[in-house]
Parts: sequence; structure tokens; C-alpha cells
Amino acid sequence: MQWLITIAIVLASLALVVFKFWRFWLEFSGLWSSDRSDQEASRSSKPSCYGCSGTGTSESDLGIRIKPLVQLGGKTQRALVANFFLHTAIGGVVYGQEIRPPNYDESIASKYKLGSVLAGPQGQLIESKDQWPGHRQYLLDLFADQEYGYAPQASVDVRFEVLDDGQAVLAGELKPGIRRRQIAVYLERNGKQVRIDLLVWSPTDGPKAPCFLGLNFRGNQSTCDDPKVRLTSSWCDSRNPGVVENRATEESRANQSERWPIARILEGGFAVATAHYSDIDPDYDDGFENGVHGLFPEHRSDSEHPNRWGSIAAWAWGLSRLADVLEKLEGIDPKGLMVVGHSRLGKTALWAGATDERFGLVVSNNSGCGGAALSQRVYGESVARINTSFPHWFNRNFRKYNDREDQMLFDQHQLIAAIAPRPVYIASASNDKWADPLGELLSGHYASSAYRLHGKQGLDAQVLPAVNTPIGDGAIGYHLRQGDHDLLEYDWQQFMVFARRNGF
Ligand code: GTR
Repeated sequence: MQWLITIAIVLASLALVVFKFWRFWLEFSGLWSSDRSDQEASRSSKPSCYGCSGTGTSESDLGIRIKPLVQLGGKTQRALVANFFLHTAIGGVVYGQEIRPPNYDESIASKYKLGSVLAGPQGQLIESKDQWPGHRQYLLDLFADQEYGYAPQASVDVRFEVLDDGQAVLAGELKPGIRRRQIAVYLERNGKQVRIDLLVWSPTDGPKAPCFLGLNFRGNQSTCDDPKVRLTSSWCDSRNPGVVENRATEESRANQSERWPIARILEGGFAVATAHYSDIDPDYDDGFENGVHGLFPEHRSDSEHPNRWGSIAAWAWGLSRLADVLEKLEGIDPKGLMVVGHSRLGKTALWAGATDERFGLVVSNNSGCGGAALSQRVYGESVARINTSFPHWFNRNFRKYNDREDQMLFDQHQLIAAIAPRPVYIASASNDKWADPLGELLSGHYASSAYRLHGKQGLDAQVLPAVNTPIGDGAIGYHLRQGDHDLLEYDWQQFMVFARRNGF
């Protein structure tokens, strides 16, 4: 069907070009009077705007004088401009049609060829863990250069202010064992400031707690029903409930609280911290002007600098700034920081975990394309699709692989490997074919030799386990939750089991 539409558009476009030349020839030979419509217009009592020669203005039915936006000369010139726009539009549609429909055929998906995660730039394999730091840097450079973009080298001043320190009120009940802190984190550079609102839940008493840190999609108020939690003032997607003109309203309170089972996480002996991802960088294509990108105008991504940071790298960098704060916070174990994220924020958690070793454990939930899923399987969401829908997420170099995944000399298993030897948990959902659950599992499987190099156990499985049956006894864990693309209490329960087993 798509091809038929494409062919129809191409034929229509060709017919138009032929007509244009035919008319040009008639005009040229005097058979077509270029003044014909002007003459008709002059016979009419109502002058048309573009028919008004000379003055550049005309009167509407209401007698208002209208000035044309663009002053155009003869008909040929006008036809050229109109045809330019028409062809640009047709080009856009034809280009849009060219993105391949998603593949869900395993016999096609299984034709990928991956390099070893221990292979260096010339294909040579590293053999001992002494070589790991250099090799890990090679992997990070690969992903910064080809996919996510380099964050700036320059630093910012990080200041924070505890605005609220009280007891949690969850599901309408005061929770004496749970401490709620709301912290304004200020990032400052060259007179510019970005503020991130960090919400931290930690045990009131006892030893310092290991802490999960993850960004949220809709503002801190959406993660719980505690009425004291401040409404986000950052950009929100107006398609989400409780958002009016890109601003959150009271209606949005607790509308993603199923993703943040705070009381359960605290019962498990963990602290949990979150911030709105838009505080770091609003999620739309703004030419990298807003959010933390705006603190580094000299480091903006553009066609001359195709390997600078996109939004995923900015969110990941923001997570590191939040780690700067958390590791100083009373009641939080600085050696117990774990980064977690769902979907685009799962991609972000993986990149944050790979780049910042203070995250002792990394959790990717349904992260899919550009996250845990192998790109070269081209199963579900493809590189072309994601780069077209979200041109601001990755760097410009990543667009080279649009519909050319077979030319990639790297893949996401190397991103998982860059986290080694720190434990990583990969979660998929059975209905989330778009994120390619098997591709997510296989990244973990193929990353395993980096873990074995460190004397740790990786993930042996190469086929999907039964739903709701977590696998992986070592430093790489995996589960396929029954159900949709989402982050639910079931997922958190498995993250906690995995974290405890790995010493958190
Ligand atoms: C989808 C996108 C996915 C995933 C998801 C999300 O539209 O195709 O890669 O990131 O959004 O973040 O919810």
C-alpha cells in the first residue's frame, strides 16, 4: 500500500513537471498569454491580492488594505516559487514513505553479525582485566562519537538547597518510617542557571540506604499522591493528562504513581530519588537551546559538530549531576547509587551507567532501540524510525545508520559491556515488540565476555524465558514481564532482588 502511494505521488509530481515545461514552451512561443488571468482579474470588481500590479497592496471585501508578505514579480516567478514549495512537500512525503515498515520476522532479524565486546579498533581482543580501563574508554568513545554525542568537558557549579524535609504522606497516610526531601539543585555556568527539583525518599532511621535514582516523564508530582510534592514548572507534553499548554496542573498529580511504588521500595530497604527529565532538557527538538544544552552554547550540536550531545546524553549528564548531590546527602549510601530508567529514560540510564562509574548498578526497563536492543536485528523500532521521530535524542552521526544498520561496526551489546563489571539488569515486557525483547536479552548475552573477563558470571540464555521468570544468577539479570510497555511494581520487585543479590 505504501509503495502504491509513493508511486502515485511520484507520477503526480512528474505530470506537474511536464505541465510546467509545456506551459513554459507555450508562453515562450506566445501561445499562452501570461497576462490572461491578470486581464480576467482586472475585469472583476474585486481585485485579487497577487493580481494587483504595481502597488503591492489590495483591498479586501472589508476594505482593509492588505500587503502581500512576499512581493513577487511575473507569473513565471510565482509559478517557480509555488512549484518549489510543492516539490519540497512532495519530496518530504516521498522521503517519509521511504522508512521501512517495522520488521517482526525473526528469520530476517537473526541475520546480524556482531563483533566481540573484547575487540579493540583493529579487531584485536583484550585478554586481561588490566587492559579493561583503556578498552572501556574505547567503547565509550565509540558510543559518544557514533550515537549519543559527547557531553562537554567543562564543568558547572553544582549547588543544592533542601527546600522540604518531612515525613511522607502516601495513599493518604502519614508514613513515619519514610523521609521525604525536596531539593533544588542549581547548575550554574557563566551567569546562566538550570534548576532541577530532586525528590528523595529515604528511611527515617537506620544505616545509610542504597538508593535508586531515575528520571520521571511528567514531573515529581506525577510519581506519588503526597500533596506536599511540588508541581513541576518545566515543559510537559500537552498530550499527557493534566497538562495544559505544556504546563502541569493539579490534575497530573499521581498520574504515573504506578511506576513509582515508593512504599514498597522503602520496605525493601532502599531509598529512591527522582527528578523530572524536562528539568534537565525539555523533550522536543529545540535546536539544543534549552535545558542544560543552553549552559554550553559553545558545545552545541550542529552539522559541523555531528558528535556532540543530544538529549539522551544531556539527560544522562544530568543524572551524574544528581549523583553529585546524592553522594553528599545524609542517609544515602554514596557507594550504593543505582541508576534506573524506563523506555527513553532506560536508554538514558544505560548511557549514564556506562559513563559514570559511581552508579554501582544499572537498570534498563523496556529501553528498546538505542537502549538495550541490538540495532542490527532491525526488529521493531529501527534506527531510521527513531532518528526521524526524535531527531534530538541522538547525535547527528547516528543518522548515518538510518536503514543501514548492517553497516554499523558496533552495537548495543558493547554499551552493556561498557558497564562491566558493575551489575546490569535488563527488563522487557511481552507485548512490547516495538522494543524487541529478544534483542534486549541478546545484548546482555553478548556482553557477557566482558563480565567473565572480570571473573563474573554473565547471561547464558539466548532465548526468551517464560514470562515473569527472571533469569541470570550473576552480574547480568533479565526478565520478560507479562504485559505492556510500562514500569510496574513487578519490575521493581525484580530490580530489588537483583540489587540485594549483588550486595546492595
Ligand atoms: C517511543 C519510542 C521508544 C521509546 C518510547 C518511550 O515512542 O519509539 O524508543 O523511547 O517512546 O520513551 O516511551
